[in-house]
Amino acid sequence: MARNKIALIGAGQIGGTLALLAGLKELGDIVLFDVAEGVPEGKALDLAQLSPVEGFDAAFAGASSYDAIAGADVVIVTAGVPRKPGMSRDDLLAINLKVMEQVGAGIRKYAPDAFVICITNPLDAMVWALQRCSGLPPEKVVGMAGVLDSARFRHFLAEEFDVSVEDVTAFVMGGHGDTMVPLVRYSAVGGIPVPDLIRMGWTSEERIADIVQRTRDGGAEIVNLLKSGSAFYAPAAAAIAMAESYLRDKKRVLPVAALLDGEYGLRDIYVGVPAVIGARGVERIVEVELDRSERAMFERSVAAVEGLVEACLKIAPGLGK
Ligand code: A3D
Repeated sequence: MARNKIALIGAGQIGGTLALLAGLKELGDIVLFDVAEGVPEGKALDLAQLSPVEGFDAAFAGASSYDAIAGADVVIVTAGVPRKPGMSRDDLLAINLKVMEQVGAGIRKYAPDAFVICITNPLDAMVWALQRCSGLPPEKVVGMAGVLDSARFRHFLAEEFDVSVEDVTAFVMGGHGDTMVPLVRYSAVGGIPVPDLIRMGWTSEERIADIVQRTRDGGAEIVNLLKSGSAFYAPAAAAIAMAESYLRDKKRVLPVAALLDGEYGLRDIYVGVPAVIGARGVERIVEVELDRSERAMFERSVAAVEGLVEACLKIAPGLGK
């Protein structure tokens, strides 16, 4: 059986880490594409020289022309500009929207059968634009944010309870931004929901509220520490988990930005929801019951995403048409 082909559009901090992880997991042969001269080729060569040390087989290639991604099974998009300190994700909108138009056209022409994962910020608006510009079916175009946001939540909860991260499940819904919705009620340690752990005296409501806030600010905390650029290890790992679930038809239930078509009472909007990711892409969107306050947080988050999409349409009224 031929190896899968994974195309990484953007060979920056996340792109390079994606290539490393995809190689280590032997997910397929990897093409790094970037507009920065020499960077994709340099990283591809460096990674190819790592493969004998780590003992895996994968071909790495660097490219600056879209024909190199022809026939890709998975395309992961990080092309664009990352956030700098003091810059909101929304400030990135206008610059990265132009990039999505170019990338979408490249995918439409050369990789129309791929499963596409967008990471570029502001995430929910960029994945919406990328789906429109690529013309691929909505179930084959998703955004990565929820896996990362819930990993941050899981890490903080594991630290709080002094238990293995493996035994902490958590999930975060809504848009990827300051209005994301970490759902405490659906988060658990060894199957025990966090509200029960509060009742059992393992922690307090106040400490959980702080953890929820730290999760919401998780990206900014790292941006402020790094001073240039934003998080890249965990974002790359999160996207690789999604790619692996698709390529190996694992049918994992992961929070992803998916195009809604009536679920949660919404249509034509990308927002973070739990979904089954398998060989058909987004195979099913899970509609969880939200209580009144969770619903209110979700609606606020959706309104923020709608604002971004409107801003996109103002900049490019005929986007993808
Ligand atoms: P960075 O290291 O700057 O890499 C971006 C790469 O994109 C650079 O190498 C650029 O040369 C390249 N690029 C720019 N324009 C184009 C173009 N038109 N075509 C092809 N390549 C281009 O950034 P990064 O890897 O740290 O982050 C990439 C993106 O991910 C940014 O938009 C971040 O804001 C975003 N991000 C999202 C999350 C989420 O959770 C959603 C987390 C972290 C970062």
